[in-house]
Amino acid sequence: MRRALITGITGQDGTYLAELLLAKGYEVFGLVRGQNNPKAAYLECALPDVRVLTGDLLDLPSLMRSFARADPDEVYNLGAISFVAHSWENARMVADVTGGGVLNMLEAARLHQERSGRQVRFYQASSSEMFGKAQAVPQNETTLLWPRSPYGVAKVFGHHMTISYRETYGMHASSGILFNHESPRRGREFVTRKISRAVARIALGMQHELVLGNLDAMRDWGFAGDYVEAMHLMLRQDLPDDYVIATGETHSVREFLDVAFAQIGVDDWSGFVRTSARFVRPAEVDLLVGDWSKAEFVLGWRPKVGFEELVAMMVAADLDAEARTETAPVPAGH
Ligand code: NDP
Ligand code: GDR
Repeated sequence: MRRALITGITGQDGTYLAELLLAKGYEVFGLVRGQNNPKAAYLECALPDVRVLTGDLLDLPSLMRSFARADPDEVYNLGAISFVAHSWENARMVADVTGGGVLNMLEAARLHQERSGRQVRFYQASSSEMFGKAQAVPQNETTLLWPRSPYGVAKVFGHHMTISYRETYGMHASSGILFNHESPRRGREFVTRKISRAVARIALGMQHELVLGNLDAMRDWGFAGDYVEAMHLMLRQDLPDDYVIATGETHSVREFLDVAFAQIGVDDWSGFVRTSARFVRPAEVDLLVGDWSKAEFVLGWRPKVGFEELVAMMVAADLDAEARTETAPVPAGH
């Protein structure tokens, strides 16, 4: 039985990946941080077969202990402070966790390999945010990295550190350069979920207004369930490498609003949506669209869920969830 260790298991991707690996017969260990982390209880209910380990990406001894306990064949480093907008106000913390945490994980993996004499295959959750002020359209594995946020800079550090450990120590370390991927499990602070939840609440009369930032930003949005399959495929290759994972289609926030409001029969959403400088970023990433041809050629991976299906899935899930919650007004912008 193969063993996998996942950091960030309480996040969107962590739960989908754990489900995938459990279904494939893996023994799955998940790193959960903090005393009394409320998400640990949720994890125990949702994924009772996951073996929970406590630790923090900032705490190398806790990571080394986790490697000793799990003795993993495969490690998926999904843990990060992942909300880009938050990263300007918390740049030091984001640099330490999202960037420095990768180094801690790589070092813990290397030391564990040395001690156990067994190979550890390592996956790093790199991001399209690294392309930032994109120097080519579409972006592929060789496009120049030009990050625009402290989060993007931290991800570039983690990305290059992963390549460095691969080249220096011969580690089986791969980076997935994943473009935005969403699902009903997406955090409420991200624009897709903020919209799908607001649309559901507007349909149910629980909310009357949605306040957003830049509606012209263009993103390549895919489905998280498809993307975790690519992570696993990368670690099943004989050789480690870096892969762009995307759909190859790009849409604006405005188009996301069109499709989301259409789910509740609203063609003109202008009366429900207003913009505020509060949600506009100090530096924006204007256009992301990924070229995933290498992943298709080498991994045999392709995205299954398209844009409209993804938006419809998210709105339907929020309609269902909100209908079951108590009616409570939310402040504009949330
Ligand atoms: P989430 O924000 O949903 O999850 C982040 C996870 O990291 C949570 O489990 C969180 O734990 C954990 N974490 C945060 N800080 C620490 C820490 N100090 N030590 C240990 N764990 C920590 O992210 P996603 O699931 O969406 O993304 C997974 C990874 O992929 C992230 O690294 C993200 O940056 C990257 N990525 C995501 C993309 C996307 O579109 N979703 C695209 C490209 C890359 P807790 O629950 O306790 O806060
Ligand atoms: P992103 O996702 O920054 O691409 O990072 P997010 O959904 O936060 O923003 C996407 C785009 O929407 C614009 N936008 C808003 N965004 C938010 N959150 N809230 C708003 O009100 C709003 N209005 C407009 C943003 O300006 C932006 O252009 C995600 C994260 O998952 C990262 O961890 C990951 O690395 C990248 O995707 C790829």
